[in-house]
Amino acid sequence: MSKTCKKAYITTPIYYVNDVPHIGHAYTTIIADTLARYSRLIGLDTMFLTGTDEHGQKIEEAAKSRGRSPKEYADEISGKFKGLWDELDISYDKFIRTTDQDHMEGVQKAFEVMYKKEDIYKDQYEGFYCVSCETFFTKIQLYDDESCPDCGKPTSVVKEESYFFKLSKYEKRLLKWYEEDDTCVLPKAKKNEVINFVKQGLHDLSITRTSFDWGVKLPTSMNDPKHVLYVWMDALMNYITALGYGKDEKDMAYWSGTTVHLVGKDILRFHAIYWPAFLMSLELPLPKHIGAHGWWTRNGEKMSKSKGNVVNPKEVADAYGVENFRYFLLREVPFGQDGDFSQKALIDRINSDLGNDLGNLLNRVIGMSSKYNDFEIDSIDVLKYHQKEISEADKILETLEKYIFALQLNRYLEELWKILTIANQAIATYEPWTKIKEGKRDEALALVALVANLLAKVATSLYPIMPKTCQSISSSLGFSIDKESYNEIIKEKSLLKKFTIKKTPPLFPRIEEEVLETSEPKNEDKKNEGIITIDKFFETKIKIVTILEAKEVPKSDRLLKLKVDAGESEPRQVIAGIREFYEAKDLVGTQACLVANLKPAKIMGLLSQGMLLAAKDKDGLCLIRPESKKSSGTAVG
Ligand code: ME8
Repeated sequence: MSKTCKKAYITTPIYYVNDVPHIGHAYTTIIADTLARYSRLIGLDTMFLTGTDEHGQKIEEAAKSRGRSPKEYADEISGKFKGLWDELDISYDKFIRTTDQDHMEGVQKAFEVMYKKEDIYKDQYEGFYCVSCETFFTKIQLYDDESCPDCGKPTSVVKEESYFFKLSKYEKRLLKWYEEDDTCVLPKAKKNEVINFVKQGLHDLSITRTSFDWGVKLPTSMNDPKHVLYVWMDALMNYITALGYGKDEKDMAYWSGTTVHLVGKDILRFHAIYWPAFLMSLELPLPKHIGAHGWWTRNGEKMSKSKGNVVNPKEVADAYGVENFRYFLLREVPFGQDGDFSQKALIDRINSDLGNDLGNLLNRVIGMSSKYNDFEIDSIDVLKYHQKEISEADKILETLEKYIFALQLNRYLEELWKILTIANQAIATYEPWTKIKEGKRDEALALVALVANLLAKVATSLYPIMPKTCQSISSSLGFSIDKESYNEIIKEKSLLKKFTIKKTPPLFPRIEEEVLETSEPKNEDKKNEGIITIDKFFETKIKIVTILEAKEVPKSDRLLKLKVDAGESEPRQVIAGIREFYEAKDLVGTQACLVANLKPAKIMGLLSQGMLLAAKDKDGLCLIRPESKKSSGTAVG
């Protein structure tokens, strides 16, 4: 997000109303809330959107199984999402529901624009559909028993008339976008997965269904009433219909600002491929960042209703405190990686980071200021005695914005905590109590003022993550956190002149034991055991390589030292245990498959930069090779 941008538009996915909210929903929404609060704090005109995705076969079936109408059911669950966001102090500006009349009209308008542009045509769809993922698949994408490669549930055969969007037409433009805009998809590893997917070739996308009813109808101008729009087309359009697309477009100005879509990694493909292609067709600007976060597990296990181990965010927030929970979620895992929720990890963070590091420091400022100067602190001598500490802290603060906008919130917090370390170390080094005894009162007071100033800077920067806690800290120090104070003490690096300290009860009382009852895993879902998602598979990068050189490794009967061309700037060295099965000279010029993102290892003192894929049975071993020659470096997958 560039600093010069006046407007920021932050979005969460709109959540399906087939079930109540869980920790995954809370996680995305808390990240988005942090970004929105930060954007407001630094003075951007910010619009923060969330909402619910209420159409489609999945919702229709969920409502039916409960004997309710889809709308009635959607009303109830949508209300639960709103309720949770209130509990978690989510500062959204707009809550969109795909059953809103304005949204539906906006989607129809978009369909018309794309149709007039001849980006939509009518044909016959034949393939498979997973209702749970609301995704189309071809047979080769499915497991042998025709279950869904993403969730493992059964798919159904779909054979119906359908309108198609010419996704293939946008393949090149998408690749160009990924190439030219370095941070359009974050983190980089996820972006590479998207690129690899697109490079395999895009098929046109079926965007209407005729076998059920619960969706947005085609515009009346199409005169084709049996079709409803594919739920993902309907849902993705929410990002512009919420700004009035096709109706009152004054809020569309946010779309031309800095748009950040936050999503889970499982729905990145829809956001980073389909959505920008739709936007290209609509001739609208593309989002600035699409950030894909990882998945939460519980005590190392995938969460599922059948296991009874789904983390209920409201329960956790009630038991441990909303803002402690917010802090934990953002601090615990690097953005993009999977994270594990356990009460132990949460308690450790609360007691250690929040209690020992942050809360204690405030208590010390309160204690020292009361003892030495009747709760009054003046910054007059801070720079005289503590220029070094102030400069170090300001240097850290300068780097913070970069982490927020790269969505590296855990790094942001890590850096911020270094300022707390500077403050704690300063107390240990300068021992204000000794200075008082030695009659150096001005030095002792300068130290207290240093710590109060550092704490003020930390509280202001931590505000987007823990707003109420930081307001408590700031009111105890005698200042308030807002755009102006952010500008003064963070941007302009000023010190607060005076503080009048107020006593405040401990912010993070120590937690001694787990508060929530843990539900033991029930009913293991045997079918999904050992099953991985496509994203998991793509974490392994396999490439076609050409063997340039092969030599025996001295003193080894097993190993060959290979030099392989993996399509990179330099060849790689690979140590392979295949000597019993291959003559070195026969390998030169042949091709094989290399696991290219394995951590390099030393084998008999020799560096091995990857592993060749091979299969071994009682008759021996063979390398896995492409059927016909492929360029070195070609991705396998
Ligand atoms: O996908 N950990 O909605 P949704 C982290 N309606 N995130 C998780 C998670 C977990 N264990 N489980 C789910 C949809 N999520 C669509 C979006 S947007 C135009 C339409 C995340 O309710 C998941 O990654 O199924 C996704 O980002 C979000 O929850 C919403 O999922």
